Formats: sequence, structure tokens, C-alpha cells
Amino acid sequence: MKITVLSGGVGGARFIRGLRHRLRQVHPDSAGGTVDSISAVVNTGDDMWLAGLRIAPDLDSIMYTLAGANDEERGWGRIGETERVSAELHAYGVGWPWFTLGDLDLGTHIARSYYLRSGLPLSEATSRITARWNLGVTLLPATDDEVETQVVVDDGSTMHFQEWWTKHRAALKARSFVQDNVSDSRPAPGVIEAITDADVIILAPSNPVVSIGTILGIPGIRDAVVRASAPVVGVSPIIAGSVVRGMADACLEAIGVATTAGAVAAHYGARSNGGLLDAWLVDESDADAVPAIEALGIRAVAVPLWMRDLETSAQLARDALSLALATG
Ligand code: FO1
Repeated sequence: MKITVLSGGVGGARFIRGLRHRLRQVHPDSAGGTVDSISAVVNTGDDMWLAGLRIAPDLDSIMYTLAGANDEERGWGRIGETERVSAELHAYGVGWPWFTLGDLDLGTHIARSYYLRSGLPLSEATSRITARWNLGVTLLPATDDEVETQVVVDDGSTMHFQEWWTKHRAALKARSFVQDNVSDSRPAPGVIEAITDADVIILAPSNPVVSIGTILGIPGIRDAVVRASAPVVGVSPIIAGSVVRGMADACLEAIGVATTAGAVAAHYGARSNGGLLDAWLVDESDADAVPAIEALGIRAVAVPLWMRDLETSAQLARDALSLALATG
């Protein structure tokens, strides 16, 4: 079975790790993913150049999580990290004083930047970097083009998404989110094929605006999902009216969508009505929302969505696959 997941960082990473675990439970002998394959189409809107290096937070969060090398508590970066180089950079006034590049993490950024400066596209750089970790999942940046997310805040000024989120913790009211040069961008090699050839497509429990929204804004990707022959199942990133982590609530408010599982489903829309979803998983605590979501033409099921550990993430992946197969 070919499964393609559209994903942002932490929530998507945990979901994909659970999905890989679930598939290994079903086919324990499929070393290297010969029976099942997982492709992740990953948001690159959070990326930026910093201190001369290309930083790709969502790609790295997924890579480190699948490699078992991530800092689970912070949700980003490497476990057992030190920050000696970053302290030196800050002393030189290089980079952003509020953004820390860990010493081990810097190895990834240097390798990526080396490949990019050698003329390789991000997709190829990603393929070479991930090869080291034997992830059992193919990571595809949504685009090789630089489509960094800028946030227009209430006073009309614009800043990079990382400044709005990491420095200001989303405390400045956002008016809108725009991706640099997105209309001229193209899906990275393999992205449209991963969507078109998939048996199941899953929208991970990631930020619907700056993660999934950025991926879908790259010309050709949204259309490919709408037209795909595979069932499309989404997992709500909102549980009981709150974000699990991150700042999706502030992002949703900016685009006029309520922070509820039902409103996000309506935002994505039913595929039967020109939207994206055939089915939507909500948390048990949002079971009341199921009839209204089904009235939109989206099959909805309430299951436990909290990914507390590998087992609960694998169970969620199992629920998403069952729903997809029941829908398709
Ligand atoms: N988040 C922070 O809150 N502070 C940091 O200093 C920081 C550094 C950092 C370095 C590399 C990386 O890949 C991610 C990093 N993040 C940091 C996380 C990141 O800013 C965001 O949480 C994501 O982009 C949103 O998904």
C-alpha cells in the first residue's frame, strides 16, 4: 500500500512515526518498505537562511523524530544537544539572538547548505541527508523553490514566520500569511506522483494554515489532491477547541476560521464538493461535531487523537487507515 502524508513539523512527525510503526506491525517482514511505502510531502514555508545556512525546521523535525534523534520535550532539534557554536554566533552578532542552532543540528544545516550551494535542489539535498538515517519513509519537500511564510501583523508590518512565532510567540495579532514567490513555485520532483499514485492520502494533524495551507498553495498540489483516485483522510489538529501545540489558533483566527475540529473540516471542504476531504478524524471529546461534519459530505469518526507515545500514535494511524479503506 502506498501512503502519502501531507505534513508540517511536530504533529506530523509523531503521526508519521506512528504510521510507520503500525505498518511494521502489520508487515513485520517488509524491511525497507517493500510491501508498504510512506511518502511525506513536507511544508517548507518555515524555512529560512540564517547565518549563511539553510534551515528547514519541518523536514528536520520529521527526520529527527523518525530517526529517534529528536528532542521530544522541546519538540524540535536534537536530543542531547549543546549550543556552543550558537553562543559564538550570538557573540559575533550573527543570526537571530532569539533563535538557537544546536551544535549537532548545525551539522544538518551545514550539509544541506553545502548541497544547495553545490547546485543541488532541496529535494536532492533532503534525499542525501535522510539517507544517513534509514528512515523507512521518503521525505519530499513540497517544493524546491523558496516559499518562506511572511506574516502581516496588525500594524501592517511584515516579518518572517519564525520571527512572529519564535520571537513573539504569536503574540502579535496576525492579519494574513503570505508565502514568498509561491505563485511561481513548482512542486518538487516526486510530489505530484506521490499524490497521484497513492492508495491513501492523509492530511496530518498539522497547522491547516501555515503548514498544510502552504503545501496546498504550491500550484498543482491542491489540484492533484482533489483529483487523486485515493481516499483523502484528515486528522484534526484541534482537540476540544484548542491546539495540541503550536500556534494554529492564531493562524486560524487570521483567516476567519474558528479553532474547532468542525470548522477546520469545513475549511478543507468535502471532495464531493470541490474540497479536499473524504473523511475526517476528530477526537472523542469532539464527537458532538460529527453530524455537522457529515452534513458537509465528509465522513467523520471520533477516536482518541492524543499521540502520547508510539502506541497511541500507531493506533491513530490505524484508525486513519481503516477510515480511508472504509471510505475508498
Ligand atoms: N523554536 C524555538 O522556539 N526557539 C528556537 O531557538 C528554535 C530553533 C530552531 C532551530 C532549528 C529548527 O529546525 C527549529 C527550531 N525551532 C526553534 C523550532 C521552530 O521555530 C518552530 O517551532 C517551527 O518552525 C514551527 O513548526
